[in-house]
Amino acid sequence: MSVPATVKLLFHSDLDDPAAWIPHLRREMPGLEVEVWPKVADPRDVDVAFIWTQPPEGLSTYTNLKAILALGAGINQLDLASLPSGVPLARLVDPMLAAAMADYCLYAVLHYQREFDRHARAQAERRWNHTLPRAKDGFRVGVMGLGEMGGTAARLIAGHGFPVRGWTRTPRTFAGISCFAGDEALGSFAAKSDLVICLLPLTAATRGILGKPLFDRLPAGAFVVNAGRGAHVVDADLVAALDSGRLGGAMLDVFREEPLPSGHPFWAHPLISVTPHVASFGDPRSATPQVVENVRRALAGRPLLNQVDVARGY
Ligand code: NDP
Ligand code: OXD
Repeated sequence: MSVPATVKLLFHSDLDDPAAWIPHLRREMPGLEVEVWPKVADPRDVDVAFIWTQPPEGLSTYTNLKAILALGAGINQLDLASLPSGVPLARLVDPMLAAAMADYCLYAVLHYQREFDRHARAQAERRWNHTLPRAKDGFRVGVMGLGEMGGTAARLIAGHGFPVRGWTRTPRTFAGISCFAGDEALGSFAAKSDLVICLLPLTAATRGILGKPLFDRLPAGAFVVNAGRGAHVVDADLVAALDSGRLGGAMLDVFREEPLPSGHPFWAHPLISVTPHVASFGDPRSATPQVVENVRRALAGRPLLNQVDVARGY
Protein backbone atom coordinates (compact mmCIF):
# COMPACT_ATOMS: atom_id res chain seq x y z
CA MET A 1 0.00 0.00 0.00
CA SER A 2 1.34 3.48 -0.83
CA VAL A 3 1.72 6.21 1.76
CA PRO A 4 -0.63 9.20 1.33
CA ALA A 5 0.95 12.42 0.06
CA THR A 6 1.23 13.98 3.52
CA VAL A 7 1.50 12.21 6.82
CA LYS A 8 2.09 14.07 10.08
CA LEU A 9 4.21 12.49 12.76
CA LEU A 10 4.66 13.89 16.24
CA PHE A 11 8.17 13.31 17.66
CA HIS A 12 8.63 13.68 21.41
CA SER A 13 11.59 12.42 23.41
CA ASP A 14 14.01 13.74 25.96
CA LEU A 15 16.40 10.86 25.17
CA ASP A 16 16.40 10.64 21.39
CA ASP A 17 17.67 13.19 18.90
CA PRO A 18 15.06 13.90 16.20
CA ALA A 19 17.85 14.90 13.82
CA ALA A 20 19.13 11.33 13.94
CA TRP A 21 15.75 9.95 12.85
CA ILE A 22 14.27 12.50 10.47
CA PRO A 23 16.54 11.88 7.44
CA HIS A 24 15.92 8.11 7.66
CA LEU A 25 12.17 8.54 8.07
CA ARG A 26 11.95 11.03 5.19
CA ARG A 27 14.00 8.80 2.91
CA GLU A 28 11.47 6.01 3.40
CA MET A 29 8.40 8.30 3.39
CA PRO A 30 8.90 11.30 1.17
CA GLY A 31 5.51 12.78 2.14
CA LEU A 32 6.30 12.71 5.84
CA GLU A 33 6.07 15.85 7.94
CA VAL A 34 7.70 15.47 11.34
CA GLU A 35 6.57 17.90 14.00
CA VAL A 36 9.05 17.91 16.84
CA TRP A 37 7.34 18.77 20.10
CA PRO A 38 6.68 21.55 21.17
CA LYS A 39 6.48 22.91 17.59
CA VAL A 40 3.16 21.33 16.71
CA ALA A 41 0.97 23.51 14.48
CA ASP A 42 -2.33 21.74 15.21
CA PRO A 43 -2.42 18.52 17.25
CA ARG A 44 -5.62 17.51 15.45
CA ASP A 45 -3.65 17.11 12.21
CA VAL A 46 -1.18 14.59 13.65
CA ASP A 47 -1.64 11.04 12.33
CA VAL A 48 0.93 9.11 14.35
CA ALA A 49 2.87 9.82 17.55
CA PHE A 50 6.47 8.58 17.66
CA ILE A 51 7.39 9.18 21.27
CA TRP A 52 9.52 8.03 24.20
CA THR A 53 7.22 9.65 26.77
CA GLN A 54 3.98 11.54 26.32
CA PRO A 55 4.27 15.31 25.90
CA PRO A 56 3.65 17.04 29.26
CA GLU A 57 0.10 18.00 28.23
CA GLY A 58 -0.67 14.38 27.26
CA LEU A 59 -2.16 13.23 23.97
CA SER A 60 -5.82 14.09 24.48
CA THR A 61 -5.68 17.03 22.04
CA TYR A 62 -4.28 14.74 19.32
CA THR A 63 -7.77 13.68 18.41
CA ASN A 64 -6.97 12.01 15.06
CA LEU A 65 -4.13 9.78 16.16
CA LYS A 66 -4.11 6.44 14.39
CA ALA A 67 -1.20 4.91 16.27
CA ILE A 68 1.30 5.53 19.02
CA LEU A 69 4.75 4.18 18.20
CA ALA A 70 7.07 3.99 21.19
CA LEU A 71 10.67 5.07 20.71
CA GLY A 72 11.75 2.26 23.00
CA ALA A 73 11.44 -1.46 23.49
CA GLY A 74 9.94 -0.77 26.90
CA ILE A 75 6.68 1.18 27.13
CA ASN A 76 5.96 1.67 30.85
CA GLN A 77 7.39 5.22 30.66
CA LEU A 78 4.35 6.15 28.54
CA ASP A 79 1.99 5.79 31.51
CA LEU A 80 -0.29 3.31 29.74
CA ALA A 81 -3.39 4.14 31.79
CA SER A 82 -3.44 7.71 30.48
CA LEU A 83 -2.99 6.93 26.77
CA PRO A 84 -5.98 7.72 24.55
CA SER A 85 -8.12 4.61 24.51
CA GLY A 86 -8.61 2.78 21.24
CA VAL A 87 -5.34 4.02 19.71
CA PRO A 88 -3.03 1.05 19.13
CA LEU A 89 0.43 1.15 20.68
CA ALA A 90 3.53 -0.53 19.24
CA ARG A 91 7.01 -0.78 20.68
CA LEU A 92 10.38 -0.82 18.97
CA VAL A 93 11.76 -4.22 18.13
CA ASP A 94 15.06 -3.86 16.35
CA PRO A 95 17.81 -6.44 15.89
CA MET A 96 20.46 -3.81 16.60
CA LEU A 97 18.73 -2.85 19.85
CA ALA A 98 18.75 -6.49 20.96
CA ALA A 99 22.34 -7.04 19.81
CA ALA A 100 23.58 -4.00 21.73
CA MET A 101 21.79 -5.22 24.84
CA ALA A 102 23.30 -8.68 24.49
CA ASP A 103 26.77 -7.12 24.24
CA TYR A 104 26.14 -5.12 27.42
CA CYS A 105 25.05 -8.26 29.27
CA LEU A 106 27.99 -10.34 28.02
CA TYR A 107 30.31 -7.55 29.15
CA ALA A 108 28.70 -7.61 32.61
CA VAL A 109 29.08 -11.38 32.85
CA LEU A 110 32.76 -11.24 31.89
CA HIS A 111 33.31 -8.27 34.21
CA TYR A 112 32.27 -10.30 37.23
CA GLN A 113 33.42 -13.77 36.17
CA ARG A 114 36.92 -12.44 35.32
CA GLU A 115 36.84 -10.29 38.50
CA PHE A 116 37.55 -6.98 36.80
CA ASP A 117 35.58 -5.36 39.63
CA ARG A 118 37.99 -6.79 42.24
CA HIS A 119 41.02 -5.85 40.16
CA ALA A 120 39.82 -2.25 39.84
CA ARG A 121 39.36 -2.01 43.61
CA ALA A 122 42.80 -3.57 44.17
CA GLN A 123 44.42 -1.12 41.77
CA ALA A 124 42.88 1.82 43.63
CA GLU A 125 44.74 0.49 46.72
CA ARG A 126 47.96 -0.34 44.73
CA ARG A 127 47.41 -3.95 45.75
CA TRP A 128 48.58 -6.91 43.61
CA ASN A 129 45.51 -9.16 43.67
CA HIS A 130 46.71 -12.38 42.08
CA THR A 131 43.54 -14.44 42.28
CA LEU A 132 42.32 -16.62 39.45
CA PRO A 133 38.72 -16.41 38.29
CA ARG A 134 36.05 -19.04 38.59
CA ALA A 135 35.83 -21.30 35.53
CA LYS A 136 33.33 -20.15 32.95
CA ASP A 137 31.43 -23.40 33.02
CA GLY A 138 30.92 -23.01 36.76
CA PHE A 139 29.64 -19.43 36.58
CA ARG A 140 25.86 -19.77 36.21
CA VAL A 141 23.97 -16.93 34.61
CA GLY A 142 20.24 -16.41 35.14
CA VAL A 143 18.34 -14.19 32.73
CA MET A 144 14.98 -12.83 33.89
CA GLY A 145 12.86 -12.35 30.77
CA LEU A 146 13.63 -14.20 27.54
CA GLY A 147 11.98 -11.78 25.12
CA GLU A 148 13.69 -9.79 22.39
CA MET A 149 16.34 -8.51 24.82
CA GLY A 150 16.69 -11.39 27.26
CA GLY A 151 16.45 -14.11 24.62
CA THR A 152 19.21 -12.52 22.53
CA ALA A 153 21.41 -11.94 25.58
CA ALA A 154 20.88 -15.47 26.90
CA ARG A 155 21.86 -17.03 23.58
CA LEU A 156 24.98 -14.87 23.27
CA ILE A 157 26.12 -15.65 26.82
CA ALA A 158 25.41 -19.38 26.42
CA GLY A 159 27.35 -19.31 23.15
CA HIS A 160 30.34 -18.06 25.14
CA GLY A 161 30.34 -21.17 27.28
CA PHE A 162 28.41 -20.05 30.37
CA PRO A 163 25.60 -22.22 31.77
CA VAL A 164 22.47 -20.11 31.27
CA ARG A 165 19.01 -20.38 32.77
CA GLY A 166 16.08 -18.18 31.92
CA TRP A 167 12.87 -17.18 33.68
CA THR A 168 9.66 -16.14 31.91
CA ARG A 169 5.98 -15.65 32.69
CA THR A 170 4.81 -18.39 30.34
CA PRO A 171 6.72 -21.61 29.54
CA ARG A 172 9.37 -21.19 26.84
CA THR A 173 11.89 -23.49 25.19
CA PHE A 174 15.34 -22.29 24.17
CA ALA A 175 18.00 -24.71 22.94
CA GLY A 176 20.87 -24.90 25.42
CA ILE A 177 19.12 -22.80 28.09
CA SER A 178 17.37 -24.17 31.18
CA CYS A 179 13.97 -22.55 31.20
CA PHE A 180 11.82 -21.75 34.24
CA ALA A 181 8.37 -20.16 34.14
CA GLY A 182 6.03 -18.52 36.60
CA ASP A 183 6.29 -17.21 40.15
CA GLU A 184 6.46 -20.71 41.60
CA ALA A 185 9.68 -21.41 39.63
CA LEU A 186 11.45 -18.20 40.62
CA GLY A 187 13.09 -19.75 43.68
CA SER A 188 14.57 -22.71 41.77
CA PHE A 189 15.71 -20.35 39.01
CA ALA A 190 17.39 -18.03 41.50
CA ALA A 191 19.03 -20.73 43.61
CA LYS A 192 21.59 -21.54 40.91
CA SER A 193 22.13 -18.11 39.36
CA ASP A 194 25.57 -16.80 40.30
CA LEU A 195 24.73 -13.71 38.30
CA VAL A 196 21.23 -12.61 37.53
CA ILE A 197 20.33 -10.24 34.69
CA CYS A 198 16.96 -8.50 34.76
CA LEU A 199 15.51 -7.89 31.30
CA LEU A 200 11.87 -7.88 32.32
CA PRO A 201 9.33 -5.25 31.35
CA LEU A 202 8.10 -3.13 34.24
CA THR A 203 4.59 -4.31 35.15
CA ALA A 204 2.60 -4.63 38.35
CA ALA A 205 3.98 -8.19 38.66
CA THR A 206 7.65 -7.26 38.20
CA ARG A 207 7.91 -3.96 40.08
CA GLY A 208 10.34 -4.38 43.00
CA ILE A 209 11.29 -7.91 41.97
CA LEU A 210 14.98 -7.19 42.59
CA GLY A 211 14.52 -6.99 46.35
CA LYS A 212 15.39 -8.87 49.53
CA PRO A 213 13.20 -11.96 48.91
CA LEU A 214 14.96 -12.63 45.60
CA PHE A 215 18.42 -11.66 46.87
CA ASP A 216 18.01 -14.14 49.75
CA ARG A 217 17.37 -16.95 47.26
CA LEU A 218 20.49 -16.28 45.16
CA PRO A 219 23.77 -18.04 45.96
CA ALA A 220 25.83 -16.04 48.49
CA GLY A 221 27.94 -13.39 46.80
CA ALA A 222 25.85 -13.42 43.59
CA PHE A 223 25.87 -10.48 41.21
CA VAL A 224 22.88 -8.52 39.94
CA VAL A 225 22.66 -6.74 36.59
CA ASN A 226 19.63 -4.57 35.90
CA ALA A 227 18.98 -3.25 32.42
CA GLY A 228 15.18 -3.59 32.65
CA ARG A 229 13.74 -0.62 34.51
CA GLY A 230 14.82 1.18 37.68
CA ALA A 231 11.64 0.32 39.57
CA HIS A 232 12.51 -3.38 39.33
CA VAL A 233 15.02 -2.66 42.11
CA VAL A 234 14.20 -1.97 45.73
CA ASP A 235 17.09 0.44 46.18
CA ALA A 236 17.45 0.08 49.96
CA ASP A 237 17.35 -3.74 49.74
CA LEU A 238 20.12 -3.71 47.14
CA VAL A 239 22.38 -1.49 49.22
CA ALA A 240 21.70 -3.61 52.32
CA ALA A 241 22.44 -6.87 50.46
CA LEU A 242 25.72 -5.48 49.11
CA ASP A 243 26.74 -4.04 52.49
CA SER A 244 26.08 -7.35 54.24
CA GLY A 245 27.97 -9.40 51.63
CA ARG A 246 24.81 -11.23 50.59
CA LEU A 247 25.47 -9.89 47.08
CA GLY A 248 28.90 -9.40 45.53
CA GLY A 249 28.19 -6.52 43.15
CA ALA A 250 25.64 -4.86 40.93
CA MET A 251 25.74 -3.28 37.50
CA LEU A 252 22.82 -0.92 36.95
CA ASP A 253 21.76 0.83 33.76
CA VAL A 254 18.28 2.02 34.75
CA PHE A 255 17.02 3.87 37.80
CA ARG A 256 13.81 4.90 39.50
CA GLU A 257 14.71 8.50 38.74
CA GLU A 258 16.72 9.29 35.61
CA PRO A 259 19.13 11.03 35.49
CA LEU A 260 20.18 9.38 38.76
CA PRO A 261 20.20 12.23 41.33
CA SER A 262 23.71 13.28 42.35
CA GLY A 263 23.02 12.49 46.02
CA HIS A 264 21.86 8.92 45.36
CA PRO A 265 23.85 6.27 47.30
CA PHE A 266 24.36 4.14 44.16
CA TRP A 267 26.83 6.67 42.71
CA ALA A 268 29.48 6.17 45.38
CA HIS A 269 28.85 2.56 46.40
CA PRO A 270 32.07 0.58 45.87
CA LEU A 271 30.19 -2.50 44.68
CA ILE A 272 27.89 -0.75 42.22
CA SER A 273 28.68 0.12 38.60
CA VAL A 274 26.40 2.75 37.10
CA THR A 275 25.74 3.27 33.40
CA PRO A 276 23.30 5.99 32.30
CA HIS A 277 20.55 4.02 30.47
CA VAL A 278 22.84 3.19 27.58
CA ALA A 279 22.76 -0.62 27.69
CA SER A 280 20.97 -0.43 24.39
CA PHE A 281 19.56 2.20 22.06
CA GLY A 282 17.30 2.27 19.02
CA ASP A 283 19.27 2.66 15.82
CA PRO A 284 17.38 4.68 13.19
CA ARG A 285 19.23 2.87 10.39
CA SER A 286 17.80 -0.51 11.28
CA ALA A 287 14.58 0.55 13.05
CA THR A 288 13.16 2.99 10.48
CA PRO A 289 11.62 0.33 8.18
CA GLN A 290 9.55 -1.01 11.08
CA VAL A 291 8.39 2.48 12.03
CA VAL A 292 7.39 3.27 8.45
CA GLU A 293 5.62 -0.05 8.04
CA ASN A 294 3.66 0.72 11.20
CA VAL A 295 2.71 4.16 9.91
CA ARG A 296 1.40 2.48 6.75
CA ARG A 297 -0.51 -0.06 8.79
CA ALA A 298 -1.96 2.64 11.04
CA LEU A 299 -3.18 4.65 8.06
CA ALA A 300 -4.76 1.53 6.60
CA GLY A 301 -6.32 0.56 9.93
CA ARG A 302 -4.37 -2.72 10.02
CA PRO A 303 -2.83 -4.31 13.16
CA LEU A 304 0.61 -2.92 13.97
CA LEU A 305 3.84 -4.87 14.10
CA ASN A 306 4.96 -5.47 17.68
CA GLN A 307 1.68 -4.18 19.03
CA VAL A 308 1.64 -3.96 22.81
CA ASP A 309 -0.93 -5.83 24.84
CA VAL A 310 -1.81 -2.87 27.06
CA ALA A 311 -3.85 -4.98 29.50
CA ARG A 312 -0.88 -7.35 29.99
CA GLY A 313 1.45 -4.36 30.38
CA TYR A 314 4.12 -5.38 27.84
P1 NDP B 1 9.68 -8.63 25.56
O1 NDP B 1 8.27 -8.23 25.72
O2 NDP B 1 10.14 -9.11 24.23
O3 NDP B 1 10.07 -9.75 26.62
C1 NDP B 1 9.68 -9.67 27.95
C2 NDP B 1 10.05 -10.96 28.66
O4 NDP B 1 9.78 -10.79 30.05
C3 NDP B 1 9.25 -12.16 28.17
O5 NDP B 1 10.07 -13.30 28.13
C4 NDP B 1 8.19 -12.30 29.27
O6 NDP B 1 7.71 -13.62 29.48
C5 NDP B 1 8.97 -11.88 30.49
N1 NDP B 1 8.06 -11.47 31.55
C6 NDP B 1 7.14 -10.48 31.55
N2 NDP B 1 6.46 -10.45 32.71
C7 NDP B 1 6.95 -11.46 33.47
C8 NDP B 1 6.65 -11.95 34.75
N3 NDP B 1 5.68 -11.40 35.51
N4 NDP B 1 7.35 -13.02 35.21
C9 NDP B 1 8.31 -13.58 34.45
N5 NDP B 1 8.66 -13.16 33.21
C10 NDP B 1 7.98 -12.10 32.73
O7 NDP B 1 10.54 -7.35 26.00
P2 NDP B 1 12.03 -6.96 25.53
O8 NDP B 1 12.89 -8.16 25.72
O9 NDP B 1 12.01 -6.32 24.21
O10 NDP B 1 12.39 -5.83 26.60
C11 NDP B 1 12.38 -6.11 27.98
C12 NDP B 1 12.63 -4.83 28.74
O11 NDP B 1 13.99 -4.41 28.60
C13 NDP B 1 11.86 -3.61 28.26
O12 NDP B 1 10.52 -3.63 28.73
C14 NDP B 1 12.65 -2.47 28.86
O13 NDP B 1 12.18 -2.21 30.17
C15 NDP B 1 14.06 -3.03 28.93
N6 NDP B 1 14.94 -2.36 27.96
C16 NDP B 1 15.99 -1.63 28.45
C17 NDP B 1 16.87 -1.01 27.60
C18 NDP B 1 18.05 -0.29 28.13
O14 NDP B 1 18.76 0.37 27.37
N7 NDP B 1 18.36 -0.39 29.42
C19 NDP B 1 16.71 -1.09 26.15
C20 NDP B 1 15.60 -1.92 25.74
C21 NDP B 1 14.76 -2.53 26.62
P3 NDP B 1 6.89 -14.39 28.33
O15 NDP B 1 7.97 -14.82 27.35
O16 NDP B 1 6.27 -15.51 29.04
O17 NDP B 1 5.93 -13.39 27.74
C1 OXD C 1 14.21 1.12 26.45
C2 OXD C 1 14.87 1.47 25.21
O1 OXD C 1 13.12 0.58 26.42
O2 OXD C 1 15.90 2.19 25.29
O3 OXD C 1 14.81 1.37 27.50
O4 OXD C 1 14.45 1.02 24.14
